[in-house]
Amino acid sequence: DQMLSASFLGTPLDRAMMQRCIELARRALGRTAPNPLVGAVIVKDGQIIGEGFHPGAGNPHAEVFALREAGDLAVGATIYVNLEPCNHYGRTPPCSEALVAAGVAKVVVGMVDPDPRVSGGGIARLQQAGIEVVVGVEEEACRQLNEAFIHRILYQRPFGILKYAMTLDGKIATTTGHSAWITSPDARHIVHQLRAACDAVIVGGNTVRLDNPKLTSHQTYTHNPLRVVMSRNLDLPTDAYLWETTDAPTLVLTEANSSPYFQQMLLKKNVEVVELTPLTPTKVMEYLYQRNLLSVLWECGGTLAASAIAQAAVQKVLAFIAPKIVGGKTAPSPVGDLGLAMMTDAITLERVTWRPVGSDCMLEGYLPPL
Ligand code: AOF
Ligand code: ZN
Repeated sequence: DQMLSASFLGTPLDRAMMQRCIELARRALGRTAPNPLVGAVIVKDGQIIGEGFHPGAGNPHAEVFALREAGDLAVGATIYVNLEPCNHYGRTPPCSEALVAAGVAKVVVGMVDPDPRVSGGGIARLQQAGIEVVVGVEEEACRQLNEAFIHRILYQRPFGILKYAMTLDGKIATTTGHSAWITSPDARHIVHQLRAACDAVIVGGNTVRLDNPKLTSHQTYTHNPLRVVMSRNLDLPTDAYLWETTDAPTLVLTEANSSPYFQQMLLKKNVEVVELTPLTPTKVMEYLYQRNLLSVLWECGGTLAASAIAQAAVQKVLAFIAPKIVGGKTAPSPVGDLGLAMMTDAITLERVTWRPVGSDCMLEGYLPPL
């Protein structure tokens, strides 16, 4: 069986070292865009002699840091890396050549690089030089680690995550729009971590008016995402936490000819304003791709969430379900109108998992691929 053989590829040491690569790579979570998360470990005689990870675009690749640490000991050693070593001159020279020059005997790769500049070329170059190459150790975990990078390369769009918190009866606020707080502090802590791992957080004007959110990771030691507000007409409050840009940058996306006075006010507060017409999730994702983002978190209300789903700007859903009942015929729900009449038309998530978080349930799943 394919799945079984794949998950048991490599020795227990191989798999443990690949997991270590993933752990190292994650140290740069949220800071590598548009580059992947990559970690590398060099092993000789069962000992780790060098480790490294890619800190972000423009910096050397993971393999280079690991090779530096190993020095001359790298001769005849095995290097583990969760992504195929590159074979191109990009912002940095090819790692394949660095590995050949260092004299490593074996390269264990987690997954083939989907980047067309590399894709298989790095592996071929290593084999040409007589280096033994093993591909696919802990491949599932490696793919999960770089799911945003893979999506970005395959579809030329950032990876979209829709996150929401709702009551057990499916409401994201009361009939008056009050929503603080639906979930427990544990769930909110996970949301802060999620923000630190993403490159942008998107909301609509309604969320700014009703919730006045900060959308930061609340963890000053890590990274804050670019906070994006979509508003066609700039019918927004003049005072909002999002206009305070000392902790994190804010970008307001609007349509051409929306209130020049309000735009001026935002610019004075160091809020960036960009006009995209028509202002749709598709246009926004196109634009954020060009801005080199890997992942965006939709933290919007139901109306915007529905168009984001309809326009394939969402790949993954993360829902927190609180054991609370608030009722209300007109209380809003997480996803607005999708125009579906039959239950058989429902969008069915794949690879669904759930677990308790504090007193809430966290459910995660993927939308069927485009
Ligand atoms: C990384 N870090 O550790 C590895 C990468 O523009 P460059 O030169 O930094 O090249 C980026 C590409 O290099 C990236 O898309 C991926 O295909 C390959 N491998 N990238 O940023 C790394 N090993
Ligand atoms: Zn490289």
